[in-house]
Amino acid sequence: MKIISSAKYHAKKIAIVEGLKKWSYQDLLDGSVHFAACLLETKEHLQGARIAFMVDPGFDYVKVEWAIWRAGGIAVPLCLTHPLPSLQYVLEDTAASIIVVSPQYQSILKGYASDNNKRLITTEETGTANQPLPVIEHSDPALILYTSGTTNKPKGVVLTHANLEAQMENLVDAWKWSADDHTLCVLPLHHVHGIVNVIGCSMLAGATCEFIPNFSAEKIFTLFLENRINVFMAVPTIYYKLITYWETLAATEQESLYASLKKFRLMVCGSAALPVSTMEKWERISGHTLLERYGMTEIGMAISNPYDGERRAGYVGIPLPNVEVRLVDEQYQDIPAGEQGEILVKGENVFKEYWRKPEETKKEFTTDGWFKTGDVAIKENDYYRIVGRSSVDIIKSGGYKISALEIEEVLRNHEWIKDCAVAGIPDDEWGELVVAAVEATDGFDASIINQWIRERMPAYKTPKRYLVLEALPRNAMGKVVKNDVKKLFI
Ligand code: MLC
Ligand code: AMP
Repeated sequence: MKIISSAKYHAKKIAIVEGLKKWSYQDLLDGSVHFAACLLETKEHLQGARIAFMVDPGFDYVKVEWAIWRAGGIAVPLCLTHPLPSLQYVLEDTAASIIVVSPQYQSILKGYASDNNKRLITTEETGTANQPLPVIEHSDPALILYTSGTTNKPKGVVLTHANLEAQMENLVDAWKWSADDHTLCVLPLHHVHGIVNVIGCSMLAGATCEFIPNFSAEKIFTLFLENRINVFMAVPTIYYKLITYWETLAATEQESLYASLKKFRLMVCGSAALPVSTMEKWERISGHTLLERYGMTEIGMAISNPYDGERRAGYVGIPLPNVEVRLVDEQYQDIPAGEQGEILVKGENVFKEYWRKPEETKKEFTTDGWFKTGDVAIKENDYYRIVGRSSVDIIKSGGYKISALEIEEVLRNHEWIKDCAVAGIPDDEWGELVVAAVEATDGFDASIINQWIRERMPAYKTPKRYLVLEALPRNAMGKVVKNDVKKLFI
Protein backbone atom coordinates (compact mmCIF):
# COMPACT_ATOMS: atom_id res chain seq x y z
CA MET A 1 0.00 0.00 0.00
CA LYS A 2 1.49 3.30 -1.13
CA ILE A 3 -0.07 5.19 1.76
CA ILE A 4 1.88 2.98 4.20
CA SER A 5 5.20 3.25 2.34
CA SER A 6 4.74 7.01 2.14
CA ALA A 7 4.06 7.13 5.92
CA LYS A 8 7.30 5.20 6.54
CA TYR A 9 9.17 7.74 4.44
CA HIS A 10 7.65 10.65 6.39
CA ALA A 11 7.75 8.83 9.75
CA LYS A 12 8.88 11.79 11.85
CA LYS A 13 6.51 14.35 10.33
CA ILE A 14 3.29 15.40 12.05
CA ALA A 15 0.41 13.59 10.33
CA ILE A 16 -2.59 14.46 12.50
CA VAL A 17 -3.55 17.40 14.69
CA GLU A 18 -6.59 17.50 16.98
CA GLY A 19 -6.68 20.64 19.12
CA LEU A 20 -3.42 20.61 21.08
CA LYS A 21 -2.73 16.93 20.38
CA LYS A 22 -0.37 15.90 17.59
CA TRP A 23 0.59 12.52 16.10
CA SER A 24 3.44 11.66 13.72
CA TYR A 25 3.30 9.24 10.81
CA GLN A 26 5.26 6.83 13.00
CA ASP A 27 2.44 7.02 15.58
CA LEU A 28 -0.04 6.16 12.85
CA LEU A 29 2.08 3.24 11.65
CA ASP A 30 2.48 1.87 15.19
CA GLY A 31 -1.13 2.48 16.18
CA SER A 32 -2.46 0.77 13.05
CA VAL A 33 -0.16 -2.27 13.48
CA HIS A 34 -1.37 -2.74 17.03
CA PHE A 35 -4.99 -2.32 16.11
CA ALA A 36 -4.60 -4.65 13.09
CA ALA A 37 -3.35 -7.31 15.52
CA CYS A 38 -6.40 -6.72 17.67
CA LEU A 39 -8.69 -7.19 14.63
CA LEU A 40 -6.85 -10.32 13.53
CA GLU A 41 -6.78 -12.04 16.95
CA THR A 42 -5.46 -15.48 15.96
CA LYS A 43 -6.12 -15.11 12.22
CA GLU A 44 -3.41 -14.42 9.64
CA HIS A 45 -5.61 -12.46 7.23
CA LEU A 46 -9.11 -10.98 7.50
CA GLN A 47 -9.72 -12.18 3.91
CA GLY A 48 -12.00 -9.30 2.99
CA ALA A 49 -14.17 -9.43 6.13
CA ARG A 50 -16.20 -6.23 6.43
CA ILE A 51 -15.21 -4.17 9.44
CA ALA A 52 -17.66 -1.38 10.20
CA PHE A 53 -16.38 1.55 12.21
CA MET A 54 -18.11 4.45 13.93
CA VAL A 55 -15.18 6.56 14.97
CA ASP A 56 -14.77 10.30 15.52
CA PRO A 57 -12.71 12.24 12.98
CA GLY A 58 -9.02 12.39 13.95
CA PHE A 59 -6.13 10.09 14.81
CA ASP A 60 -8.32 7.14 15.86
CA TYR A 61 -10.28 7.26 12.61
CA VAL A 62 -7.15 7.04 10.45
CA LYS A 63 -5.56 4.45 12.76
CA VAL A 64 -8.61 2.16 12.51
CA GLU A 65 -8.98 2.65 8.74
CA TRP A 66 -5.32 1.73 8.15
CA ALA A 67 -5.53 -1.17 10.63
CA ILE A 68 -8.47 -2.68 8.72
CA TRP A 69 -6.53 -2.37 5.45
CA ARG A 70 -3.31 -3.76 6.93
CA ALA A 71 -5.17 -6.77 8.37
CA GLY A 72 -6.81 -7.54 4.98
CA GLY A 73 -10.33 -6.32 5.82
CA ILE A 74 -12.78 -4.05 3.98
CA ALA A 75 -13.40 -0.77 5.80
CA VAL A 76 -17.05 0.30 6.17
CA PRO A 77 -17.23 3.77 7.75
CA LEU A 78 -20.53 4.51 9.50
CA CYS A 79 -22.15 7.94 9.69
CA LEU A 80 -21.87 9.36 13.21
CA THR A 81 -25.32 10.96 13.13
CA HIS A 82 -27.43 8.27 11.50
CA PRO A 83 -30.33 6.90 13.53
CA LEU A 84 -30.09 3.19 14.41
CA PRO A 85 -32.23 1.90 11.49
CA SER A 86 -29.83 3.51 8.97
CA LEU A 87 -26.76 2.08 10.76
CA GLN A 88 -28.41 -1.32 10.95
CA TYR A 89 -29.10 -1.28 7.22
CA VAL A 90 -25.37 -0.85 6.47
CA LEU A 91 -24.31 -3.42 9.06
CA GLU A 92 -26.74 -6.00 7.71
CA ASP A 93 -26.12 -5.28 4.04
CA THR A 94 -22.34 -5.66 4.42
CA ALA A 95 -22.70 -8.50 6.97
CA ALA A 96 -19.94 -6.80 8.96
CA SER A 97 -18.34 -9.24 11.40
CA ILE A 98 -16.61 -6.67 13.62
CA ILE A 99 -17.81 -3.21 14.66
CA VAL A 100 -15.25 -0.71 15.95
CA VAL A 101 -16.50 2.31 17.90
CA SER A 102 -15.18 5.38 19.70
CA PRO A 103 -16.15 4.68 23.33
CA GLN A 104 -19.06 7.16 23.28
CA TYR A 105 -20.82 5.24 20.46
CA GLN A 106 -20.64 1.90 22.25
CA SER A 107 -24.09 2.26 23.81
CA ILE A 108 -25.73 2.90 20.41
CA LEU A 109 -24.55 -0.39 18.91
CA LYS A 110 -24.14 -2.62 21.96
CA GLY A 111 -27.63 -4.11 21.77
CA TYR A 112 -27.42 -4.72 18.03
CA ALA A 113 -23.99 -6.38 18.38
CA SER A 114 -25.00 -8.75 21.17
CA ASP A 115 -28.35 -9.67 19.54
CA ASN A 116 -26.57 -10.46 16.28
CA ASN A 117 -23.43 -12.09 17.61
CA LYS A 118 -21.08 -9.40 16.29
CA ARG A 119 -17.76 -8.51 17.86
CA LEU A 120 -17.91 -4.93 19.16
CA ILE A 121 -14.60 -3.32 20.12
CA THR A 122 -13.59 0.19 21.03
CA THR A 123 -10.72 2.19 19.57
CA GLU A 124 -8.97 1.91 22.93
CA GLU A 125 -8.27 -1.80 22.57
CA THR A 126 -4.90 -2.92 21.31
CA GLY A 127 -3.13 -6.09 20.16
CA THR A 128 0.44 -7.25 20.09
CA ALA A 129 2.92 -5.50 17.80
CA ASN A 130 4.72 -8.76 16.92
CA GLN A 131 1.90 -10.25 14.91
CA PRO A 132 2.91 -10.54 11.22
CA LEU A 133 0.63 -8.67 8.81
CA PRO A 134 -0.73 -10.24 5.60
CA VAL A 135 0.24 -9.25 2.07
CA ILE A 136 -2.41 -6.96 0.58
CA GLU A 137 -3.04 -7.18 -3.17
CA HIS A 138 -3.69 -4.09 -5.27
CA SER A 139 -6.92 -5.64 -6.52
CA ASP A 140 -8.27 -6.43 -3.01
CA PRO A 141 -11.44 -4.53 -2.01
CA ALA A 142 -10.58 -1.83 0.53
CA LEU A 143 -13.66 0.29 1.21
CA ILE A 144 -17.45 0.16 0.95
CA LEU A 145 -19.25 3.52 0.87
CA TYR A 146 -23.02 3.82 0.77
CA THR A 147 -24.62 6.03 -1.84
CA SER A 148 -28.20 6.72 -2.77
CA GLY A 149 -29.37 6.12 -6.29
CA THR A 150 -32.55 5.71 -8.23
CA THR A 151 -33.50 2.69 -6.13
CA ASN A 152 -35.07 3.25 -2.72
CA LYS A 153 -32.20 1.81 -0.67
CA PRO A 154 -28.59 3.03 -0.68
CA LYS A 155 -26.06 0.79 -2.44
CA GLY A 156 -22.59 -0.17 -1.23
CA VAL A 157 -19.88 1.06 -3.59
CA VAL A 158 -16.85 -1.27 -3.44
CA LEU A 159 -13.52 0.45 -4.02
CA THR A 160 -10.30 -1.56 -4.28
CA HIS A 161 -6.86 -0.47 -3.10
CA ALA A 162 -6.01 0.14 -6.77
CA ASN A 163 -9.07 2.41 -7.16
CA LEU A 164 -8.22 4.43 -4.05
CA GLU A 165 -4.56 4.82 -4.98
CA ALA A 166 -5.47 5.98 -8.48
CA GLN A 167 -7.98 8.49 -7.07
CA MET A 168 -5.47 9.88 -4.58
CA GLU A 169 -2.49 9.94 -6.92
CA ASN A 170 -4.46 11.76 -9.62
CA LEU A 171 -5.33 14.52 -7.15
CA VAL A 172 -1.91 14.71 -5.46
CA ASP A 173 -0.41 15.34 -8.92
CA ALA A 174 -3.13 17.61 -10.30
CA TRP A 175 -3.42 19.82 -7.22
CA LYS A 176 0.29 19.70 -6.35
CA TRP A 177 -0.03 18.31 -2.84
CA SER A 178 3.27 18.24 -0.93
CA ALA A 179 4.61 17.27 2.49
CA ASP A 180 4.61 21.00 3.35
CA ASP A 181 0.83 21.19 3.15
CA HIS A 182 -1.43 21.50 6.18
CA THR A 183 -5.14 20.94 5.63
CA LEU A 184 -8.26 21.10 7.79
CA CYS A 185 -10.84 18.30 7.67
CA VAL A 186 -14.40 19.47 8.42
CA LEU A 187 -16.25 16.93 6.31
CA PRO A 188 -18.13 13.79 7.39
CA LEU A 189 -15.96 10.70 7.08
CA HIS A 190 -18.35 8.23 5.48
CA HIS A 191 -18.06 9.86 2.05
CA VAL A 192 -15.40 10.08 -0.62
CA HIS A 193 -14.86 13.86 -0.33
CA GLY A 194 -13.50 13.67 3.24
CA ILE A 195 -11.98 10.18 3.00
CA VAL A 196 -10.10 10.46 -0.30
CA ASN A 197 -9.67 14.13 -1.18
CA VAL A 198 -8.86 15.42 2.30
CA ILE A 199 -7.44 12.61 4.45
CA GLY A 200 -6.22 10.27 1.70
CA CYS A 201 -4.39 12.91 -0.33
CA SER A 202 -2.83 14.60 2.69
CA MET A 203 -1.59 11.26 4.07
CA LEU A 204 -0.23 10.11 0.70
CA ALA A 205 1.65 13.40 0.30
CA GLY A 206 3.11 13.28 3.82
CA ALA A 207 1.21 16.47 4.71
CA THR A 208 -0.52 17.35 7.99
CA CYS A 209 -4.27 16.93 8.44
CA GLU A 210 -5.96 18.83 11.25
CA PHE A 211 -9.42 17.88 12.53
CA ILE A 212 -12.31 19.58 14.25
CA PRO A 213 -15.11 17.39 15.59
CA ASN A 214 -17.91 19.03 13.67
CA PHE A 215 -18.67 21.96 11.43
CA SER A 216 -18.45 25.40 13.04
CA ALA A 217 -17.79 28.53 10.99
CA GLU A 218 -16.42 30.31 14.04
CA LYS A 219 -13.96 27.53 14.86
CA ILE A 220 -12.83 27.23 11.23
CA PHE A 221 -12.07 30.96 10.99
CA THR A 222 -10.25 30.88 14.35
CA LEU A 223 -7.99 28.14 13.00
CA PHE A 224 -7.48 29.94 9.68
CA LEU A 225 -6.27 33.01 11.61
CA GLU A 226 -3.50 30.90 13.19
CA ASN A 227 -1.85 30.78 9.74
CA ARG A 228 -0.96 27.06 9.75
CA ILE A 229 -3.57 25.76 7.34
CA ASN A 230 -2.87 26.32 3.65
CA VAL A 231 -5.23 23.87 1.89
CA PHE A 232 -9.01 23.70 2.36
CA MET A 233 -11.72 21.60 0.72
CA ALA A 234 -15.46 21.80 1.26
CA VAL A 235 -18.92 21.59 -0.29
CA PRO A 236 -20.70 24.75 -1.56
CA THR A 237 -23.02 24.84 1.50
CA ILE A 238 -19.97 25.15 3.76
CA TYR A 239 -18.56 28.09 1.77
CA TYR A 240 -22.05 29.65 1.90
CA LYS A 241 -22.16 29.24 5.69
CA LEU A 242 -18.64 30.65 6.07
CA ILE A 243 -19.61 33.69 3.99
CA THR A 244 -22.76 34.21 6.11
CA TYR A 245 -20.70 34.09 9.28
CA TRP A 246 -18.00 36.38 7.80
CA GLU A 247 -20.70 38.97 7.09
CA THR A 248 -21.43 39.20 10.83
CA LEU A 249 -17.80 40.05 11.69
CA ALA A 250 -16.35 43.51 12.35
CA ALA A 251 -14.34 45.12 9.53
CA THR A 252 -11.04 44.64 11.42
CA GLU A 253 -11.71 40.90 11.81
CA GLN A 254 -12.62 40.65 8.15
CA GLU A 255 -9.32 42.32 7.22
CA SER A 256 -7.30 39.92 9.41
CA LEU A 257 -9.07 36.99 7.82
CA TYR A 258 -8.35 38.28 4.33
CA ALA A 259 -4.65 38.48 5.21
CA SER A 260 -4.66 34.87 6.48
CA LEU A 261 -6.78 33.41 3.69
CA LYS A 262 -4.73 35.13 1.00
CA LYS A 263 -1.74 33.00 2.07
CA PHE A 264 -3.53 29.68 1.36
CA ARG A 265 -2.07 27.58 -1.44
CA LEU A 266 -5.36 26.00 -2.52
CA MET A 267 -9.10 26.10 -1.85
CA VAL A 268 -11.32 23.52 -3.53
CA CYS A 269 -15.09 23.20 -3.81
CA GLY A 270 -17.23 20.29 -5.00
CA SER A 271 -19.83 17.58 -4.35
CA ALA A 272 -22.54 19.88 -5.69
CA ALA A 273 -22.75 22.81 -8.09
CA LEU A 274 -20.90 25.87 -6.81
CA PRO A 275 -23.14 28.91 -7.41
CA VAL A 276 -21.26 31.65 -9.26
CA SER A 277 -22.42 34.13 -6.57
CA THR A 278 -20.76 32.03 -3.82
CA MET A 279 -17.57 31.78 -5.85
CA GLU A 280 -17.47 35.54 -6.40
CA LYS A 281 -18.19 36.40 -2.76
CA TRP A 282 -15.51 33.99 -1.57
CA GLU A 283 -13.04 35.61 -3.93
CA ARG A 284 -13.75 39.01 -2.36
CA ILE A 285 -13.40 37.57 1.16
CA SER A 286 -10.26 35.51 0.60
CA GLY A 287 -8.54 36.69 -2.56
CA HIS A 288 -8.92 33.10 -3.88
CA THR A 289 -10.63 31.77 -6.95
CA LEU A 290 -12.13 28.51 -5.74
CA LEU A 291 -11.09 25.47 -7.74
CA GLU A 292 -14.31 23.61 -8.56
CA ARG A 293 -14.16 19.94 -9.43
CA TYR A 294 -16.65 17.14 -10.18
CA GLY A 295 -16.72 13.68 -8.68
CA MET A 296 -18.85 10.83 -7.42
CA THR A 297 -18.59 8.02 -4.88
CA GLU A 298 -18.21 5.46 -7.67
CA ILE A 299 -15.34 7.26 -9.44
CA GLY A 300 -13.66 9.61 -6.98
CA MET A 301 -12.79 12.81 -8.84
CA ALA A 302 -13.07 12.87 -12.63
CA ILE A 303 -13.13 16.49 -13.86
CA SER A 304 -11.36 19.46 -12.33
CA ASN A 305 -10.59 23.08 -13.04
CA PRO A 306 -6.84 23.46 -13.49
CA TYR A 307 -4.47 24.22 -10.65
CA ASP A 308 -2.45 26.66 -12.74
CA GLY A 309 -4.71 27.65 -15.65
CA GLU A 310 -8.06 29.46 -15.74
CA ARG A 311 -10.64 28.43 -13.09
CA ARG A 312 -13.87 29.14 -14.92
CA ALA A 313 -16.96 30.03 -12.87
CA GLY A 314 -19.91 27.71 -13.51
CA TYR A 315 -17.68 25.00 -15.02
CA VAL A 316 -16.15 21.89 -13.46
CA GLY A 317 -13.10 22.00 -15.74
CA ILE A 318 -11.36 19.34 -17.79
CA PRO A 319 -10.86 15.58 -17.20
CA LEU A 320 -8.13 14.77 -14.69
CA PRO A 321 -5.04 13.00 -16.04
CA ASN A 322 -5.61 9.21 -16.25
CA VAL A 323 -9.40 9.67 -16.29
CA GLU A 324 -11.27 9.23 -19.58
CA VAL A 325 -14.53 11.15 -20.02
CA ARG A 326 -17.14 11.04 -22.82
CA LEU A 327 -20.51 12.71 -23.36
CA VAL A 328 -23.13 10.45 -24.92
CA ASP A 329 -26.76 10.34 -25.99
CA GLU A 330 -29.41 7.91 -24.70
CA GLN A 331 -28.03 5.14 -26.93
CA TYR A 332 -24.54 5.73 -25.44
CA GLN A 333 -23.23 7.15 -28.73
CA ASP A 334 -20.90 10.18 -28.64
CA ILE A 335 -22.86 13.40 -29.08
CA PRO A 336 -21.84 16.10 -31.57
CA ALA A 337 -19.65 18.89 -30.14
CA GLY A 338 -21.59 21.59 -28.31
CA GLU A 339 -24.54 19.35 -27.38
CA GLN A 340 -25.36 18.06 -23.95
CA GLY A 341 -25.03 14.40 -22.99
CA GLU A 342 -24.57 11.99 -20.12
CA ILE A 343 -21.05 11.82 -18.67
CA LEU A 344 -19.37 8.41 -19.03
CA VAL A 345 -16.13 7.72 -17.16
CA LYS A 346 -13.37 5.11 -17.49
CA GLY A 347 -10.09 4.65 -15.59
CA GLU A 348 -8.40 2.93 -12.68
CA ASN A 349 -10.33 5.36 -10.44
CA VAL A 350 -13.67 3.68 -11.28
CA PHE A 351 -15.10 1.38 -8.58
CA LYS A 352 -15.18 -2.40 -8.79
CA GLU A 353 -18.88 -3.13 -8.15
CA TYR A 354 -21.96 -2.46 -6.04
CA TRP A 355 -21.74 -4.72 -3.02
CA ARG A 356 -23.55 -8.00 -3.77
CA LYS A 357 -25.53 -6.40 -6.59
CA PRO A 358 -24.16 -7.86 -9.84
CA GLU A 359 -27.24 -6.94 -11.89
CA GLU A 360 -27.20 -3.30 -10.78
CA THR A 361 -23.45 -3.12 -11.37
CA LYS A 362 -23.90 -4.42 -14.90
CA LYS A 363 -26.67 -1.91 -15.57
CA GLU A 364 -24.46 1.05 -14.65
CA PHE A 365 -21.72 0.15 -17.16
CA THR A 366 -21.87 0.18 -20.97
CA THR A 367 -20.97 -3.07 -22.70
CA ASP A 368 -17.48 -1.69 -23.38
CA GLY A 369 -16.84 -0.81 -19.72
CA TRP A 370 -17.73 2.90 -19.35
CA PHE A 371 -19.42 3.90 -16.09
CA LYS A 372 -22.68 5.78 -16.57
CA THR A 373 -22.69 8.68 -14.11
CA GLY A 374 -26.30 9.81 -14.66
CA ASP A 375 -25.02 13.41 -14.77
CA VAL A 376 -25.62 15.49 -17.86
CA ALA A 377 -23.01 17.97 -19.08
CA ILE A 378 -22.00 20.12 -22.02
CA LYS A 379 -18.45 20.87 -23.21
CA GLU A 380 -17.81 24.52 -24.07
CA ASN A 381 -14.35 25.70 -25.11
CA ASP A 382 -12.83 22.50 -23.66
CA TYR A 383 -14.42 22.98 -20.21
CA TYR A 384 -17.29 20.83 -18.95
CA ARG A 385 -20.40 22.40 -17.47
CA ILE A 386 -22.84 20.21 -15.48
CA VAL A 387 -26.38 20.94 -16.62
CA GLY A 388 -28.34 18.44 -14.54
CA ARG A 389 -29.00 14.83 -13.72
CA SER A 390 -30.77 12.23 -15.76
CA SER A 391 -33.00 11.28 -12.78
CA VAL A 392 -35.41 13.61 -11.00
CA ASP A 393 -35.33 11.20 -8.05
CA ILE A 394 -31.76 12.13 -7.04
CA ILE A 395 -31.45 15.15 -4.78
CA LYS A 396 -28.21 16.84 -3.65
CA SER A 397 -28.58 18.79 -0.43
CA GLY A 398 -25.71 20.18 1.63
CA GLY A 399 -23.42 18.00 -0.53
CA TYR A 400 -25.29 14.81 0.45
CA LYS A 401 -26.89 12.66 -2.22
CA ILE A 402 -30.44 11.75 -1.29
CA SER A 403 -32.87 9.38 -2.98
CA ALA A 404 -36.38 10.83 -3.25
CA LEU A 405 -37.71 7.28 -3.51
CA GLU A 406 -36.11 6.25 -0.21
CA ILE A 407 -37.94 9.04 1.62
CA GLU A 408 -41.24 8.36 -0.16
CA GLU A 409 -41.00 4.71 0.89
CA VAL A 410 -40.62 5.69 4.55
CA LEU A 411 -43.33 8.39 4.45
CA ARG A 412 -45.84 5.97 2.91
CA ASN A 413 -45.51 3.78 6.01
CA HIS A 414 -47.26 6.41 8.11
CA GLU A 415 -50.99 5.90 8.56
CA TRP A 416 -51.69 9.59 7.83
CA ILE A 417 -50.06 9.45 4.42
CA LYS A 418 -51.96 7.90 1.56
CA ASP A 419 -49.40 8.85 -1.03
CA CYS A 420 -46.54 11.28 -1.49
CA ALA A 421 -44.01 12.66 -3.93
CA VAL A 422 -40.59 13.92 -2.82
CA ALA A 423 -38.46 16.32 -4.83
CA GLY A 424 -35.54 18.74 -4.49
CA ILE A 425 -36.13 22.46 -4.93
CA PRO A 426 -33.32 24.98 -5.55
CA ASP A 427 -31.94 26.73 -2.49
CA ASP A 428 -29.01 29.17 -2.25
CA GLU A 429 -27.63 27.69 0.96
CA TRP A 430 -28.28 23.94 0.63
CA GLY A 431 -28.16 23.59 -3.16
CA GLU A 432 -31.49 21.80 -2.95
CA LEU A 433 -34.07 21.47 -0.20
CA VAL A 434 -35.97 18.22 0.21
CA VAL A 435 -39.70 18.78 -0.01
CA ALA A 436 -42.60 16.38 0.11
CA ALA A 437 -46.04 16.75 -1.36
CA VAL A 438 -48.38 14.61 0.67
CA GLU A 439 -51.85 13.26 0.04
CA ALA A 440 -52.93 13.06 3.65
CA THR A 441 -55.74 11.59 5.70
CA ASP A 442 -57.71 13.61 8.26
CA GLY A 443 -55.65 14.47 11.34
CA PHE A 444 -52.40 14.92 9.40
CA ASP A 445 -49.92 16.95 11.48
CA ALA A 446 -46.73 18.01 9.68
CA SER A 447 -44.70 18.59 12.84
CA ILE A 448 -45.46 15.12 14.19
CA ILE A 449 -44.57 13.57 10.84
CA ASN A 450 -41.34 15.57 10.86
CA GLN A 451 -40.36 14.13 14.23
CA TRP A 452 -41.47 10.65 13.21
CA ILE A 453 -39.36 10.59 10.07
CA ARG A 454 -36.30 12.01 11.83
CA GLU A 455 -36.29 8.98 14.11
CA ARG A 456 -36.04 6.81 11.03
CA MET A 457 -33.83 8.81 8.70
CA PRO A 458 -30.89 11.21 9.05
CA ALA A 459 -31.91 14.85 9.52
CA TYR A 460 -30.38 15.90 6.22
CA LYS A 461 -32.69 13.50 4.36
CA THR A 462 -35.79 14.65 6.15
CA PRO A 463 -38.19 16.79 4.14
CA LYS A 464 -38.09 20.36 5.44
CA ARG A 465 -41.63 21.29 4.45
CA TYR A 466 -44.89 19.54 3.85
CA LEU A 467 -47.92 20.45 1.82
CA VAL A 468 -51.18 18.56 1.84
CA LEU A 469 -52.10 18.11 -1.76
CA GLU A 470 -55.86 17.84 -1.65
CA ALA A 471 -56.15 19.34 -5.08
CA LEU A 472 -54.18 16.63 -6.80
CA PRO A 473 -55.96 13.37 -7.51
CA ARG A 474 -54.32 10.31 -6.02
CA ASN A 475 -53.01 9.01 -9.32
CA ALA A 476 -51.31 12.35 -10.02
CA MET A 477 -48.70 11.53 -7.37
CA GLY A 478 -45.34 9.96 -8.13
CA LYS A 479 -42.65 10.45 -10.68
CA VAL A 480 -44.66 12.10 -13.42
CA VAL A 481 -45.56 15.07 -11.26
CA LYS A 482 -42.18 15.68 -9.61
CA ASN A 483 -41.71 18.88 -11.56
CA ASP A 484 -45.17 20.08 -10.50
CA VAL A 485 -44.22 19.30 -6.90
CA LYS A 486 -41.14 21.47 -7.28
CA LYS A 487 -43.24 24.34 -8.64
CA LEU A 488 -45.68 24.06 -5.73
CA PHE A 489 -42.93 24.78 -3.23
CA ILE A 490 -41.13 27.62 -4.96
C1 MLC B 1 -28.92 20.02 7.73
N1 MLC B 1 -30.00 20.82 7.72
C2 MLC B 1 -30.48 20.90 6.50
C3 MLC B 1 -29.65 20.09 5.73
N2 MLC B 1 -28.68 19.56 6.51
N3 MLC B 1 -31.52 21.58 5.98
C4 MLC B 1 -31.76 21.46 4.69
N4 MLC B 1 -31.02 20.69 3.87
C5 MLC B 1 -29.96 20.01 4.37
N5 MLC B 1 -29.25 19.26 3.56
C6 MLC B 1 -30.60 21.49 8.83
C7 MLC B 1 -30.76 20.56 9.99
O1 MLC B 1 -31.95 19.82 9.87
C8 MLC B 1 -30.78 21.54 11.11
O2 MLC B 1 -32.04 22.18 11.15
C9 MLC B 1 -29.76 22.59 10.68
O3 MLC B 1 -29.73 22.51 9.24
C10 MLC B 1 -28.39 22.32 11.19
O4 MLC B 1 -28.12 20.94 10.91
P1 MLC B 1 -26.75 20.29 11.04
O5 MLC B 1 -26.76 18.86 10.72
O6 MLC B 1 -26.20 20.74 12.35
O7 MLC B 1 -26.06 21.00 9.86
P2 MLC B 1 -24.63 21.49 9.90
O8 MLC B 1 -23.91 20.87 11.00
O9 MLC B 1 -24.71 22.98 9.78
O10 MLC B 1 -24.03 20.83 8.60
C11 MLC B 1 -24.09 21.41 7.40
C12 MLC B 1 -22.92 20.85 6.58
C13 MLC B 1 -23.13 19.32 6.44
C14 MLC B 1 -22.94 21.51 5.25
C15 MLC B 1 -21.60 21.11 7.29
O11 MLC B 1 -24.35 19.11 5.79
C16 MLC B 1 -22.01 18.63 5.72
O12 MLC B 1 -20.98 18.30 6.31
N6 MLC B 1 -22.14 18.36 4.38
C17 MLC B 1 -21.08 17.72 3.62
C18 MLC B 1 -21.55 16.45 3.03
C19 MLC B 1 -20.44 15.78 2.19
O13 MLC B 1 -19.31 15.59 2.60
N7 MLC B 1 -20.77 15.41 0.98
C20 MLC B 1 -19.81 14.79 0.09
C21 MLC B 1 -20.38 13.49 -0.48
S1 MLC B 1 -19.21 12.79 -1.61
P3 MLC B 1 -32.91 22.26 12.48
O14 MLC B 1 -34.16 22.95 12.01
O15 MLC B 1 -33.10 20.85 12.89
O16 MLC B 1 -32.03 23.06 13.38
C22 MLC B 1 -19.61 13.45 -3.12
C23 MLC B 1 -18.69 13.22 -4.24
C24 MLC B 1 -17.93 14.46 -4.51
O17 MLC B 1 -20.53 14.17 -3.21
O18 MLC B 1 -17.94 14.96 -5.64
O19 MLC B 1 -17.33 14.95 -3.57
P1 AMP C 1 -22.23 11.21 -4.40
O1 AMP C 1 -22.99 10.10 -5.02
O2 AMP C 1 -22.68 11.61 -3.07
O3 AMP C 1 -20.82 10.89 -4.50
O4 AMP C 1 -22.50 12.47 -5.29
C1 AMP C 1 -22.02 12.57 -6.60
C2 AMP C 1 -22.83 13.56 -7.37
O5 AMP C 1 -22.58 14.89 -6.89
C3 AMP C 1 -22.49 13.62 -8.82
O6 AMP C 1 -23.10 12.56 -9.52
C4 AMP C 1 -23.01 14.99 -9.20
O7 AMP C 1 -24.39 14.93 -9.45
C5 AMP C 1 -22.77 15.81 -7.95
N1 AMP C 1 -21.58 16.67 -8.05
C6 AMP C 1 -20.34 16.47 -7.56
N2 AMP C 1 -19.55 17.52 -7.83
C7 AMP C 1 -20.30 18.41 -8.52
C8 AMP C 1 -20.08 19.70 -9.07
N3 AMP C 1 -18.91 20.32 -8.95
N4 AMP C 1 -21.10 20.30 -9.72
C9 AMP C 1 -22.32 19.71 -9.83
N5 AMP C 1 -22.59 18.50 -9.32
C10 AMP C 1 -21.60 17.86 -8.67
